[in-house]
This record gives sequence, C-alpha cells and structure tokens, in this order.
Amino acid sequence: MPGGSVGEFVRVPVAPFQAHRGRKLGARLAVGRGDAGALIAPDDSGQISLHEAADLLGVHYMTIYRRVRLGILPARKVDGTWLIDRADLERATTTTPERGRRGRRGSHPRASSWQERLQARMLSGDVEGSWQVIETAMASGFEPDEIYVRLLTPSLHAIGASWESGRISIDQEHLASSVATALIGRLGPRFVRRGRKKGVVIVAMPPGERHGLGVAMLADILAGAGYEILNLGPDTPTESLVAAMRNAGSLAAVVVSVVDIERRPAAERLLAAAHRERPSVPRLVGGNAISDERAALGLGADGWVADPRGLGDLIEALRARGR
Ligand code: B12
Repeated sequence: MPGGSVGEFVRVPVAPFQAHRGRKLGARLAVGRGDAGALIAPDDSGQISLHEAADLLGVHYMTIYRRVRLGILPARKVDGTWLIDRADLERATTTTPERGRRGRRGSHPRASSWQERLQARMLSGDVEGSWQVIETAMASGFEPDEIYVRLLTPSLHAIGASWESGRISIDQEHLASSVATALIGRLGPRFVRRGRKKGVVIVAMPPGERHGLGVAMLADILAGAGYEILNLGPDTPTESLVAAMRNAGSLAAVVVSVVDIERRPAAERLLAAAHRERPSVPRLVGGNAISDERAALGLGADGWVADPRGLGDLIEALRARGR
C-alpha cells in the first residue's frame, strides 16, 4: 500500500454498477487498458483515487463516492484518502449491470416502480421521504439525469393527468410541486462538472409560462453535459432574452422550454427574437407542450430531440454544421 496505514476497508457483495453514459464507457476503458487488460492507474501502483476512477469511467465523482460509502465498490481509506483497487474497479464495470437503464430482468425494481414510490411521497408533501426514494434509486444505479428524466418528470406528468381527471386536488398538485422544487435543489450540485466549458447555453421560458420545474431540470442536465448555463427561468420577457444574448460570451445555443400549450405562440416570438439577434446561434425548443419535431420546427427551432439528455449532441451537431 502506498503512503501509510490501512484504515477503513469496505467490501459488501451487493449490486455491481455500470458507468454513466455507457456509450462512452467502452471507449474510455479501451483507452485505459494496458497489456494485461487491466485499468491503468496513473502511478501504476494498483490503487487509484476516487477522482481518477470517476475520470476513467466518465462519471461524476459523487457517483463513485456514493458507491464506496454504500459498500457497492470496495475501497480503503489511507491517510484520509479513499483508494480503490483497479482490479475492483474493473470488476465493477465488467460484471452484468443491474441498474435502472439496463437492469437484469427481475433483479431490481424497474423505473416504473421507483416512479410510483416517488409520486406517492410527492403527493404527500414528504420531502425527506421523496429524497429517500431518490437516494435509494441512485444507490441501485440511477444517475442524476435518469432521476430527472425517468422518475421526476414522469411523476409530474402523471400528477398533472391525475389533476386533470379529478383524481387529485389542486392542493396536492401544489404540495407535489414544492417537493419537486426541493428535490431539484438537492440534485442540482450533482451535475456540476469540472473542466473547460463547451460554451454558454441560455435557457428560458416564454412570457406567461410559470411552470418552472422542467427548465430547472433541463439547465442541470445541460450543465452536466459541460455547458455554462444562463437560466433565465419562467416568464422571460423577450427583451431580457435579447439582452442576455448580447452579454453572453461564447454562445453555443438558445433553448426555450414550454409546458403549457397556450404559451407556444409566445415561444415562437422568443425564438424569432433570438434569431434576429444572433442568426448563427442554434435555437431549440422542447418540453411538455412540444410533442414532436414538426411542432418544434414549426416554432422556429433549428433541430429536434425529445430527450434532454440528447440535447448536448444536437447542439454540437448544429454548431458544426454552422461552421
Ligand atoms: C406542477 C404543475 C403546476 C404547478 C407549477 C409549479 C411550478 N413551480 O412549476 C402549479 C400547481 C402552480 C400549476 C399551475 C397551473 N397549471 Co399546471 N401543471 C403542473 C404539472 C403537474 C407539472 C408541470 C411541470 O413542471 N412539467 C414540466 C416537466 C416536468 O416536464 P417537461 O416540460 O416535459 O420537461 C422535461 C422534458 O420535456 C425536457 N425539456 C424541457 N424543455 C425542453 C427543451 C428542449 C429543447 C428539450 C430537448 C427538452 C426539454 O426536460 C424536462 C425534464 O425532463 C403539469 C403536468 C405536465 N404534464 O407537465 C401541469 C400542467 C402544465 N398545468 C396545467 C394547467 C392548466 C395549469 C393552470 C392553468 C391551472 C391549474 N392547475 O391551476 C395553472 C397555471 C399556472 C400558470 N400561471 O402558468 C396544464 C396545462 C395544459 C395545457 N394548456 O397545456 C397541465 C399540463 C396539467 C394538465 N394535464 O392539464 N401547475
């Protein structure tokens, strides 16, 4: 062991995990493999830090840390620093994933079951209980962006449908919304990424649109994709968007989010103003009120993707096309 006495040792045989954004994991592991097929540690000592492990797998530091603290990934604490054996890290990434996105059938509750639990806690106004569901889901392999897209967003959509059909009251919808606000506040820091930013993305909602939860999630997801975010939030006056565009440095895109279909004409005006201000900057629109590509392009968007996790790739493709 390098550098001192061995402290805590954690080894609990529970679910293995798969790295965030599996698409990239293969490439990263391929780059990181030595002749023996093991992950290369920077000093080749066999031990790597949590930050190094996170960088190798392309996941957030907190993802690795959480798994260590929950005993999913074996680690030792040496002189106050957690160290992971590279063989343990490799084992954890090559064994069958048992997580939200590609869990082994029957081995773990599916997203729908996590979502039902979350929705029930939200409707009770239970912030701590809702957070408990989220933490447990993350311990079982859900990444923060999956919590947003696969658990929190469907819960809010279902809550809206229940309100519309009279199954729940407006006060329950309000309670659930304030729980969602608290949850987003707690999850936000998990999206902070180190390193150079790809550019600035301005996100905004059209005048009159007050459903601000979706745009808050969107901003976090884009921050996690490596952009600097200027979130103008709900009910953004057109002139405020234009002023923000003038002041922004390296502007990568303007993204408008619309929840209420009544606000689509205002969204169209916002996108038109963005185009007049900086015609070369990609403009995108999405959210609950935008059902498909036709609707998005019809409002003046330059491209379309439904899943906010695909937005970074779309922005980069549009920027490359414009060069
Ligand atoms: C919570 C909520 C409220 C809360 C808002 C609290 C808040 N701070 O936001 C309260 C209780 C205050 C409220 C009030 C009202 N609401 Co309301 N509300 C909702 C509910 C349940 C969730 C809204 C939400 O946050 N959704 C946003 C997120 C979770 O989803 P999203 O937009 O799809 O965003 C995700 C993705 O699409 C994506 N995304 C977002 N933007 C973009 C952009 C791009 C480019 C891309 C790629 C992706 C992307 O990322 C997000 C994260 O995954 C919806 C139900 C629903 N289906 O959304 C009804 C809903 C929006 N409300 C509705 C209505 C009618 C109202 C009220 C008029 C009546 C009422 N309920 O009292 C008022 C009006 C408020 C106002 N002045 O604007 C209707 C709107 C119907 C319509 N015309 O379209 C809905 C759809 C309910 C329903 N089924 O009838 N509401």
